[in-house]
Parts: sequence; C-alpha cells; structure tokens
Amino acid sequence: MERTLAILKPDCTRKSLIGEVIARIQKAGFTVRALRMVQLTRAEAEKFYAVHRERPFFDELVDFMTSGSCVPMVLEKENAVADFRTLIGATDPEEAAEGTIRRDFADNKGQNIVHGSDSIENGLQEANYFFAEKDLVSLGG
Ligand code: 3AN
Repeated sequence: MERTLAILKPDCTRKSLIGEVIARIQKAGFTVRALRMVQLTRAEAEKFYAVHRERPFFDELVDFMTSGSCVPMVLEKENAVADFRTLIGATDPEEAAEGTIRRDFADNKGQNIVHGSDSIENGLQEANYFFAEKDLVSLGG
C-alpha cells in the first residue's frame, strides 16, 4: 500500500485544528500508521526543506516551521501521494479547490496548514525522517 508523509504545520496547531484536519484525512480514507508531535529545531527544519534552500522564501519557511509544534504523520492508502495532495489543495490557498483543507483553513502560501509529500520516493524518505520502521503500527486507524 502506498504511503505519504503529512505534517500538520504550526498554524494548524496554533488554530487548534489538529482534530478537525485529522478527521478530514481519516474520512477521506487514509489510515494513520504513525503520528507524533514535535518542535523542530532550525537545523531539523533546514534539513527537511533542503531542496528549497535556494528559494527566496527559505528563511521564512524555516522561521515558520520552527515557530510552534508540528504533527508529522505517516498515512497509507492506495494512491496516497496524489490523493493526499488533492485533499489538501494547491500550495496557495487562494488557488486551492473548494472543499480542500488549505482552501478552508490556510491563510497564505507560506502558512498553509499542512505538508504532503510530492512523490512516492519523497514520501518514503520523508517518513524515514520522522519515524523508524518500528514506529509504524501494523493496523493503524
Ligand atoms: P507544497 O507544500 O504544496 O508541495 P512547495 O513544495 O512548492 O509546496 O513548497 C514547500 C513549502 O514552502 C510550502 N508548503 C509553503 O509552506 C512554502 N512556500 C512555497 N512557496 C512559498 C512562497 N512563495 N512564500 C512563502 N512560503 C512558500
């Protein structure tokens, strides 16, 4: 079964939306295989977003991701990577489709509530960044 890594970002935790967003994820058919709450250090956030190091918004992104707590989760579903990106919507909430998580809850493209892996390969790599194989429960929920 395909896996993707989701991260509920600091704006999600600050707005007390963790439960609501996880409910949407579960109702959309994803199984949560692992979940934890973390406060990222700058070094950890810089490493996680290393592919964006040269982008003009990199420092802003690291500032934001270290500004509060995050909830990384390993999600499983057929077609998990693409289906999760459909569920969350476009990076910019103004461009996100009606009914998507970012459209409904995000303020702007920097603070956009949730991260979702952009490929199967990155999903596996990103899951390994936060979780060891032993952290993944076999049944999930
Ligand atoms: P996505 O998360 O939709 O895959 P990416 O990979 O283009 O989007 O960007 C990674 C993260 O960088 C986004 N989730 C967003 O928080 C941040 N980001 C992207 N574009 C901007 C921007 N123009 N200004 C500030 N932050 C941005």
